[in-house]
Amino acid sequence: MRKQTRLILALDETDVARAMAVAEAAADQLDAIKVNWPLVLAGGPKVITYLAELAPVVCDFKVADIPNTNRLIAESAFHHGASGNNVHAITGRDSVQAVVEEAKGKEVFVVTEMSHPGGKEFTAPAADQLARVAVEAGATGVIAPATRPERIAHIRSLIGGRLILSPGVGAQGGSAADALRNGADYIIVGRGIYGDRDPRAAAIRYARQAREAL
Ligand code: NUP
Repeated sequence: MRKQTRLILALDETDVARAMAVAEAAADQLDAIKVNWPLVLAGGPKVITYLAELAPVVCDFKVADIPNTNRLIAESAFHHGASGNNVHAITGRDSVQAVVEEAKGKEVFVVTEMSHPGGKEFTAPAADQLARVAVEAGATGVIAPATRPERIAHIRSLIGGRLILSPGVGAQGGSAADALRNGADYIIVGRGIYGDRDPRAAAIRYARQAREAL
């Protein structure tokens, strides 16, 4: 993944033509594009291949299964052009390890505390353990919540120099500056960009906020 604008687009737009138009318009403002089930179910895995020509693609399928199933999902995502995969660690370190091994040097990010209100219920109490699994399994980094920047700082203290990708900026109420100043390497923005009437202008705005925060 590039480290220039610190901005990752969460492309959950399910109108596939519009999704592609948003990605093309915003691409030069992005360090990566994150895809999730909504777009991949709408457009098929070929959207990964197409988007990978514009920017590195992280598949946010949050795989959470036995090691063999995790490995098969990751293999397919990488085969279609993904440069990274997001995984849950709640299934145990062998499940994360399977994706790290399949990645063969590509990127793997482990979900820690989630950004939505329900993230406090189960993921917050387990966040330290989830972060430790990320480190011990050799993941590239973790996902941590821009909605609770103090938790980003805490998770940073557990994972050393590994990367932190932080969703929750914009529509969920988090601020780009707070996330980055508390230790995030990248902010992830979805509706704040693709939901804007002018997605390119919105991407420029978020990239500027990131630049000014650093
Ligand atoms: O804790 C998380 N919170 C979160 O919002 C982990 C995630 N992977 N995400 C994803 O980030 C979520 O699935 C969506 O794709 C994106 C945030 O989108 P938005 O709230 O900016 O529209």
